[in-house]
Amino acid sequence: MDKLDHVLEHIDSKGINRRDFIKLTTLVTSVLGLAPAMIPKVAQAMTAKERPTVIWLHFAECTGCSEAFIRSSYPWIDELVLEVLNVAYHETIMAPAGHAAEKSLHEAMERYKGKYILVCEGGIPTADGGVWGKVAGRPMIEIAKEAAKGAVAVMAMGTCACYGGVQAAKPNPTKAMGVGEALGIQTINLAGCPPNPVNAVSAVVQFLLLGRAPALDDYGRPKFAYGATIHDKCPRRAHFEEAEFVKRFGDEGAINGWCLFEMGCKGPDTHNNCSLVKFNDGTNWPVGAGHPCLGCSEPQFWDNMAPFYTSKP
Ligand code: FSX
Ligand code: SF4
Ligand code: F3S
Repeated sequence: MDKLDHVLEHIDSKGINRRDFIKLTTLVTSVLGLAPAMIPKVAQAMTAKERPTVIWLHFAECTGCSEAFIRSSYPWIDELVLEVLNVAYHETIMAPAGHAAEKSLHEAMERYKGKYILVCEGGIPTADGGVWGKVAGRPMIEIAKEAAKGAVAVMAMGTCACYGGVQAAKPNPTKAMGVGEALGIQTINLAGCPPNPVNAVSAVVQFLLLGRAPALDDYGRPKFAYGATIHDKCPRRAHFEEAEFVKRFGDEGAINGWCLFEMGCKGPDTHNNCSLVKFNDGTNWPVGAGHPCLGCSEPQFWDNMAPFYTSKP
C-alpha cells in the first residue's frame, strides 16, 4: 500500500470525505509551490500522529480572522483543522468561559511548554502599560509576552496581529501595534483583513514539513503566499495593459471585467495570492467580484492605502 492510501484510510476512519481531503491537500501543495509529487508528503504531514498544539489568543480585533478560518465555506476545514492541529485553547470555539477559560489557558501553556504554536489574532495596545486592552484584568501585552515565551513559533493571524491593523490607524490613541513589534520578536505574519485560511493551513504544513518557519519577506510574511503582487497575478491585467478601465461601478467596463485601477485598486502595491487561493471554497475574491483591492495585506493599509475608492461620481 502506498503512502497516500495509508493516509486516506486514516482519513476514512475519521469520517472526513476523501475528495475534500485530496482537494485541500492539492491546494496546499500548489500554494506552497511544491511539485504534485509532494502531495503524499503533504498529506502525511497533515495527518501525522503527533499533532502540533496550537494556543490561539485574541487581542484587539474584530474576530473576522477566526470567522474566516472556522466559518469558511469549506464544510470540512474546521474538522480537518481540528484533526491536523491540537487546538488546546481558542476563546471563540472552546466551551469554558471566565475563570475556567483562564485555567485552561494556563494548563495548556504549562502542559505544552516549548512545543506549542502560538497564534495571535489582533493588535496589542501599548500606551500606558497596555491598560487599553485587557483580558481577565491583565493587559494583552503581558498575556502575549507570557504565552510567547513557551511557544516554538508565533503566528500573527491577520493584519491587526501583524501590524496593528485598524486599531493602529491614525491617530492610534492606544499605541496599538503588531505582536512582533510589541514583543520585539519575529512572528510569522499571515497578513490580510481577513487572512486566507488556506495560507494559514499551508504555513502550518510547511512548518511541519521543514520543522521551522517558512521563508519570510521583509514584513515577516511567508514568501510562498506574499511573494508576488495582486497586480502581477490579476486576471484583469491584460485590460490594465490595454488601458481599459472601469470608471464607475456598474458601467460597461465593470460589466466586461476591465481593470479597477481607476476605481482605486491597490493591487499594484499589495502582496498576496488572493487570485490563486480565493475565499469561500475558491468561490471568488475582491477583484474577481468587481471590487478594487484595498491593500489589506500591507502594513498600515488603513492609513497608507486610503482613499480606498477614487471613482468620480
Ligand atoms: Fe483584524 Fe482579525 Fe481584520 Fe478583523 O481578528 S485583520 S480587523 S478581519 O478580524 O484582526
Ligand atoms: Fe492590477 Fe487592480 Fe487592475 Fe487587477 S484590477 S490589473 S490588480 S490594478
Ligand atoms: Fe485584501 Fe486585496 Fe486580497 S483587499 S483580500 S489583498 S484582493
